[in-house]
Amino acid sequence: MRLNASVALCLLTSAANALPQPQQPAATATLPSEPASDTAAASSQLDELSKYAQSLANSSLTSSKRAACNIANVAIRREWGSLSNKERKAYTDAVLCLQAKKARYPTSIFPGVRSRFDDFVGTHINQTTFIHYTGTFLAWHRYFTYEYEQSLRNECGYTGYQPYWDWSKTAASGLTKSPILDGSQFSMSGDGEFVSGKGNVVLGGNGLPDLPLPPGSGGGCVKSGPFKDMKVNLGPVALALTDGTTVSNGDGLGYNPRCLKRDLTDAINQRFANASSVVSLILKNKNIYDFQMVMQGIPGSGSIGVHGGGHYAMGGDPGRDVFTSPGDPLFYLHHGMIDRTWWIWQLLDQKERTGAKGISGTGTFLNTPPSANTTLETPIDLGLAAGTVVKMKDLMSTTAGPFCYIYL
Ligand SMILES: [Cu+2]
Repeated sequence: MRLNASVALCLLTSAANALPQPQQPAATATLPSEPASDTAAASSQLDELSKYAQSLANSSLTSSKRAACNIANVAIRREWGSLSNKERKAYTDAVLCLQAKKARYPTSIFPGVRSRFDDFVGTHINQTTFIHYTGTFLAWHRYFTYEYEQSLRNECGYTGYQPYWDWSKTAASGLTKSPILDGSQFSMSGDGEFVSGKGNVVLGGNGLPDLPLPPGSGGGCVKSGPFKDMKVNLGPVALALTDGTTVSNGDGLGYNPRCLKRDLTDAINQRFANASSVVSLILKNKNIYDFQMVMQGIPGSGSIGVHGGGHYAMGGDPGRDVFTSPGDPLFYLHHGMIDRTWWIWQLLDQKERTGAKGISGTGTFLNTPPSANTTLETPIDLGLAAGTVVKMKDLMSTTAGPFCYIYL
């Protein structure tokens, strides 16, 4: 087949970017306004919302190569299942590389840190109470995930971008039947070894009503796939167990090597992070306060939100420990989807939601103890793990600040 030059160029450009063409403003008219309760219908709504966000992001990007972020250089983050086996393997190889690389943190600061991968885990443990249920939650995790992606690329030769875990897909397929978690060599490893006689995990405490969550289909060490021999070195700090108790190893920064455990729990994925949960989160919450609270689960409401839904659907250790959760490499695919969900929501009202009105909250967990409001000027610091100290305003857009990426 022969192609003329302009067709060939056009094909090349579209293959490189795989971006939908900018749509006319009429696209808004077809956007769903009410979340469908039927998950198949909600799933197509999520597709529509995602395509709309892509078209807006695409039309806001210039084709001028002089702009720092333009159509030609924008990074595209993709869903795990849409990657080829080769791309999946390149990603997990890079994660294994980070786990084999020397830490930047000296053991005088984080005694248990043994690798570059652990630098990120230690940083998250250290800042946990200042980055969840705070004004910085979404932006902090956006930056954290971005810097992790950059480390994979710059320190481990990875040439792709951060993939994400679309929970709505695994809610429909079942976790162990999904390409992310089927335990094959091209997955993020799968379930843990089956442990019998497990009871519920019980969340709540601190005066809140108990929230029992069912155990999953594994519970023991991950037995196959790229991370079957992985060591979790840090934590736990507040690990919820399947006998209703919680266990900790002090501040979690000591050296405590153990296997990676998972307890994949379809019931949690399906209850808190199905397609309807995602679409409803995006469409029903019009301000950032509601959006981020519903996403994390309003304490005492009986919901753990899509954020908790993903974390507790992984289960295991460190999956069920808010502090140490980045110790499971799946964390970054989960937070890729958290970021994608925020990105879609932001693009529905870009001006408002990427500016000062797109921030709500303070610098402490549910403002306890009370602290100053988070603003566009609030600094975000990942310590020695990665990056420079940036401000909230640098993190509000994935294309207008130092970032240059979108989601497909
Ligand atoms: Cu976190």
